[in-house]
Amino acid sequence: RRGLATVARSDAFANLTSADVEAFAKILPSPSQILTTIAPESGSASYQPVDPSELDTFNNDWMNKYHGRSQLVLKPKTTSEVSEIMKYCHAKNIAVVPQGGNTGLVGGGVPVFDEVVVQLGGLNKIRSFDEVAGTLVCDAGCILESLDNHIGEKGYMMPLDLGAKGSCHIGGNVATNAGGLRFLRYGSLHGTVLGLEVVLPDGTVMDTLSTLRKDNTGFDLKQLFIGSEGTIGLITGVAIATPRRPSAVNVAVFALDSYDAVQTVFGQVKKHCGEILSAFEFFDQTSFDVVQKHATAGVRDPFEARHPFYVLIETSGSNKDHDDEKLQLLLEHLMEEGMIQDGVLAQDETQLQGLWALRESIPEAAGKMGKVFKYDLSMPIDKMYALVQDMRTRFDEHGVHGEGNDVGAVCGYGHIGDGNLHINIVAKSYDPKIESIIEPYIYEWTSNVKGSVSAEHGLGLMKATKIGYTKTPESIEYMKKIKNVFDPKGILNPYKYIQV
Ligand code: FAD
Ligand code: 2HG
Ligand code: ZN
Repeated sequence: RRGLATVARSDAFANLTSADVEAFAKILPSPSQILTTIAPESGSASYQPVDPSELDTFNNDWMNKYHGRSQLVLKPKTTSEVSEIMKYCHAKNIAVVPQGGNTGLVGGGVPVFDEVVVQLGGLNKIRSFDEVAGTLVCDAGCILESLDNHIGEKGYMMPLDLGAKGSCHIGGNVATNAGGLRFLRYGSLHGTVLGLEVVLPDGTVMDTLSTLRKDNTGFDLKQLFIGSEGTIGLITGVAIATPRRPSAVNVAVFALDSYDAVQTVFGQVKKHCGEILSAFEFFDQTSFDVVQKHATAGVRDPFEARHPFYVLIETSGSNKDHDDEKLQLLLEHLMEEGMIQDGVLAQDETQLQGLWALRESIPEAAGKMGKVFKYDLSMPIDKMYALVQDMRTRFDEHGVHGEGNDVGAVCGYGHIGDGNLHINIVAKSYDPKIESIIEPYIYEWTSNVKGSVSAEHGLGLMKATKIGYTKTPESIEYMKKIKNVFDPKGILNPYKYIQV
């Protein structure tokens, strides 16, 4: 089992029986809310088992890298159903994995062994939207894109956006403290989330679902759940501040000949367009090539030649003519100064989407090319690309690098404006030998430049034992104490995050 050589199923957790499933069938009114492979006792008619393949989507992650073998998926539709489930699991020592849209990239949302999956997609109602303040209150299982469309009709938008928006849940976003493509402008969910409703491991409902912007009465407990990756509570409701939807959005992609130029252009863009800048992303030629070869049809190369680096700039403002002019002047200035080799500005919505697709399709295209070892790192911007190059050199030295070889591509890209590098190493398989060339080297490298081994995807199963590369022993000790306060039995998302 990947990454789990030293982890065994804990005997502290109960083995599920048909009596447990019978108990859940009393909590959840519809038979469609229970998927189980556990056969009922003969004569019992309260539930029907399903074919094991029906649990596949819940047991396997988006990358098909992490595989659990849960026998039971529960699909509650209300907070009180979640609470009743947890009361029962707590009393019986049943281990539980909260699952949202299952788009997580660190194996946090799938079971490791036979934990019960509590899938929150049935909690999908918008509770309220305040059109003056822009505050949205909704169930945690709402899909991010649906929320964005809903409030878009009222002139607002969600403060976060990611490639997985069509499947991920707002609850999953909060649980992972997802960053994404709008972080540069609208900041972290630690700032935009105003309140949460959370079911604790013993079934207690903790209601901090306030819509107040300012509230300095005591510890801000909701912050503990933002980024807690389902280890101390199941998020059932979210209150979030949403910004006005900008009336003018412009996108440009520039081609550059060096990573130094990427940094220089970032400085120039902030200088000339800082007040309207909403995204500054970069990707290297390898990422670009992978997209051109493997992405779903429709991703077109807008340039005449290939270039070592590309940056995507998005501006969001309220005056199209003003923003158009600014970007055009910026493009001319950068070309004249020789800071960029080429550049395109989107002329309409289709072109805008096409340019974004060059960047957003990288994870999907890499996944089509092969099995992807993903690293999601924070570090000083000037250090970032040296790591990508060092990784390539390492694979070269081991004689495994190059098209058709074990490691077909090493892609460097990311949210450069946030100091967040993504490295996608595309291999033929999730071969432990390849992993041993990457790790712990990549974590040590990151730690040496005082970076973080997870900028935005979280720790999950992949990095449950890697937190020490970024956090001090004292911090880890207090995190474990916090886990113990909420979940002394350790039933919520065991084996992940910080191993207690
Ligand atoms: P899941 O994958 O189901 O779960 C993720 C974790 O949260 C698990 O530990 C799970 O136990 C927990 N969890 C889920 N729901 C709840 C809940 N209601 N209560 C408590 N715990 C819960 N991430 C970024 O930060 N930035 C990006 O730009 C980005 N882009 C992505 C692009 C693609 C194509 C993909 C596949 C993923 C991307 N991600 C990105 C990863 C990101 O973590 C997820 O997409 C998203 O935030 C997870 O939401 P989810 O509902 O799918 O959660
Ligand atoms: C992105 O920025 C996501 O596209 C996914 O965070 C990154 O797949 C990855 O490694
Ligand atoms: Zn990202």
